Order: sequence, then C-alpha cells, then structure tokens
Amino acid sequence: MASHWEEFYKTHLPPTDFEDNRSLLKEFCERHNSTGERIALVTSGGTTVPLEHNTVRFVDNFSAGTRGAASAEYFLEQGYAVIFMHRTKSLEPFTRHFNGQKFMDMLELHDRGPNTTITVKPDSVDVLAPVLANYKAAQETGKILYVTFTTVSDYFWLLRAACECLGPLGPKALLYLAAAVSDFYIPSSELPTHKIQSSVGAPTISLQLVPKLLAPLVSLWVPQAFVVSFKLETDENILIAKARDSLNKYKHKLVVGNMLQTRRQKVVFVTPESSYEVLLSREQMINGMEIEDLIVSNVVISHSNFLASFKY
Ligand code: PAZ
Repeated sequence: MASHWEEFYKTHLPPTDFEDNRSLLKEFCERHNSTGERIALVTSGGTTVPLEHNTVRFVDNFSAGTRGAASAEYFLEQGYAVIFMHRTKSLEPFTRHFNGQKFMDMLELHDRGPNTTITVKPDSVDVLAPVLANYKAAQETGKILYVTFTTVSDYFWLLRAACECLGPLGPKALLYLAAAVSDFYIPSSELPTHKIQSSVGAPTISLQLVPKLLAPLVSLWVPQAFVVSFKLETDENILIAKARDSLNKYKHKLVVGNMLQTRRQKVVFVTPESSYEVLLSREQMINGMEIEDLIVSNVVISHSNFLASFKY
C-alpha cells in the first residue's frame, strides 16, 4: 500500500535549501502573473532513493533529463516563462548542446604569455551563437528559473511549493511533468543512519510505494491548471491502457506516453477523448529536428484551446 501524501510530508523533512527555493518560486510566479504571462513548470531528470541517511548509496534511474531540458527551450520559444525543476547535474537547457568535451573543442587558446586569450573557433561560431543568444535572452528577461532536486523527497517538497506559487495563475499555469520519479522508496524512519556495512552480510532492502502526488496536485493544489503527465513503459501493449488509467484516476488533461526504446522518435498523446501519435519523420530526423519541438507545439495548442474554453 502506498503511504498517504499528507503522511509523507509529515514524516519527511524538507531539503535544506527549501525556503530559498520557495522564495524564488514565489517571486518568479508573482512577477510573471502580474504581466499576464503563461508559466510552464517543466520537471526533468530522475529522482534518487537513498539507502542511508548519511547517503553513500542510493537507487537511481536512467533519465538524463534530455526531454525536460529540450522542452524548456521550446516553451521559451513559444513565449512561456519556464520553471525548470530538475535533478542536480542532469541536462539543462542551452548548455545541453555542448556537453562534455564538445565545449572545450569549440575553443582556441592563444598563449601569448601574460596576454593569453581564448576565442571560439570560426567553424563553431554558427553553432554556438544561436544557442548563446537564446540563453542570454532568457536570462536577461528573467524568463527562466532553475530549481533542483536530488531525492524523491526533495522532489515532493519542491513540487508542492511550485504548485502553491502557480495556483494564482489559474489556467495560465501549465505543468509538464517529464521527470522520472521513483515509484518506490524507503521511508525516512526505516533508513539506517550510517553507511550499510558489508561485514553484517547482504542487506535485505524493502521498498514501499510512494504516494501518487498527481491526486492532490490536480484536485487541490492547482485545480485550474493545464496538467500534462508523462508515462514511460517498456511493453508497448500496456502503454495506452496505463495512460488512460492515469487520466481516469487523476482527471488531468493529457498523458504523453512513450516507450523507453523509441522515445526520441515517437510519443503518443492520450486525452480523455482520443489518442494520437506524434512522431518525427525520417526527413525531420535527418535535419536534426527534436521530438520535443513537436511535443511542445502540440501541448501549447492544447493549452491554448483549454484557455479559450475556460470558464472562470
Ligand atoms: O530524460 P530522458 O529524456 O532520457 O527521458 C524522458 C522520460 C522517458 C523520463 C520522460 O519522457 C517520461 O516518460 N517521464 C515519466 C516517466 C514515468 O514516470 O513514467
């Protein structure tokens, strides 16, 4: 049995930077609400499940945050202000294009003793310039707020705080829940304080179900918002049924279903009324188009229709 969400908050302390993040969220939402802008909350990357209070080991999942980081850029392009709530050290909008050695390889070092300079290689300027321009524009206009989580408990605290701040936006708030959130965890009260010792033998680790936050999120925290959740599966036969189950249970607007193996080329949009595939053509793939461009465009159309039909 999953523990109840209220019980979870009572028994798990907020992360240490929680109050700072709450203030940032509040200021960001108030500022953009006062100008009538839409805000997209994009969650991204995977949560961890610690095995010890002084955490040396934890259960993790595969998500690198590609979908969330790319989608955040497309929401900015579509004129949204974006709260990018992501796993620490997962991919981020803009910098994701130059991960690892790629960035270093774009630079040239001109070593002239005390007058050392660094320049961008001429053939890299075309690649760097548009990304840098978009990054600077987002920063200078204060259109993006970055907040981070690591554990599933951090994520829970941050998500509720973000929802509390987004509530006053009503239907102008869009929640795009692409993070891969653990379904299982070890309650804080059952965690050992210190590193598990191998000298006592192989540990038996017993995981419990996490409470499903979509329930209070949709019905209590942001009842007027446009909520989009993601559903990942590895068995194609159950994907649409699971997405539809989720819609029936939580009564939100849209589930984007995706398969682990094909998620970069194809997703399925499941609404209470219908389901349809959104996929990249061969030509779009060759031209380097990203599926998040299509996903976000479709979500924005649905959000606009929702806003147009919203009865205050
Ligand atoms: O981070 P990524 O781009 O590698 O993967 C994205 C994703 C598969 C985690 C996302 O599209 C998704 O399905 N998130 C929800 C996962 C779930 O809880 O079912």
